[in-house]
Amino acid sequence: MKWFFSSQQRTHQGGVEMNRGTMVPCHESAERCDIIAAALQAGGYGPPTAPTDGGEAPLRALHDGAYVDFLRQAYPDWQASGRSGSALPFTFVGPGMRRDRVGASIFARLGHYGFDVGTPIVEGTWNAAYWSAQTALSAAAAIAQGETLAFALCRPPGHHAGRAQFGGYCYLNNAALAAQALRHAGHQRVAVLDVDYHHGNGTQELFWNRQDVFYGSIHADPETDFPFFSGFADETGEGAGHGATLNLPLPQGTTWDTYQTALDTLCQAATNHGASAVVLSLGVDTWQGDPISGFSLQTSDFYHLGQRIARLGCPVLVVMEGGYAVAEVGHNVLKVIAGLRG
Ligand code: OKP
Ligand code: ZN
Repeated sequence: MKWFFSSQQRTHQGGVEMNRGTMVPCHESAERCDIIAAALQAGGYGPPTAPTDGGEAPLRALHDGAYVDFLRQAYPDWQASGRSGSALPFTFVGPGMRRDRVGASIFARLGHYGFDVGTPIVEGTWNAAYWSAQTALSAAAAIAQGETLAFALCRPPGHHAGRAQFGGYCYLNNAALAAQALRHAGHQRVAVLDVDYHHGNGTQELFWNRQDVFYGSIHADPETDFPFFSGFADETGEGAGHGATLNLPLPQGTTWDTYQTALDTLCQAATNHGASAVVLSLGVDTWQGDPISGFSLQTSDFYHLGQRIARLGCPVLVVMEGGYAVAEVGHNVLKVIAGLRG
């Protein structure tokens, strides 16, 4: 199995985030990818393949161009305004306010493009997010060239990032970029299967009106968990995309018993859609000890998760999303990969 990673992805070092009203150290640390990389090497998967630089064109084909420009310039603009530390939004666009005004002030643009106060932009954020996206795109290219399984060690994650929106530790939508690359490579129908604990609102938004890319997700009920305003079961896509979005929210405390039934439903829907390639948006924050999540999957359950995805019989591109129990993320990811290899 080829796996992709660039040490450039370490340059985002977030500092602090607001979590349920208090400032806490960022859960999304560079240590996460170090531990997964070490586990892969110790597991015999060899050294990573470095992503190639595909430039900004693929990013701008999916994300809003002005948003990409904002991400690249946000930290220099923050510094030019006399600030240091983490750039975070603090004023958002409410109903009746001017959604059409991007704003010239860095504070206005942070509020325009950001949807939470937990996703800091620091000096190395653009560089890390850029290379995280290139990692996903290079892994997609490997699948396009005939690999049946590839692993993109993306970090920062991507599934909360929308066409012109950052949040939930995400800036560029790595999984969506990979799915789009697979479409360009000739796969007529692609399924993004999102098994992160949190709903991937960004991926859902990007494919909401499209029939060619199915988006299906199993996640914590937004009644109790982030992102709170997205991921309800009645969100099924619109227009040509009607029926090509599937949300399977589950309660906190969910164990494998319940989870596997939802996973069957998710996989059956991907088959019904006619997908010839799968992007697995993989979060292992469904593990029972995750510090910010509330499901109760065991390490051994991740093997069965991988096995079920493999039974789809499609090439699978794994794109890393969440998982914050740093000591355990490596083991849990390796179990998924072992299950995928059967
Ligand atoms: C990202 B991924 C903000 C409080 C909410 C956001 C969780 C983002 C999870 N500090 N936390 O889906 O694993
Ligand atoms: Zn998550």
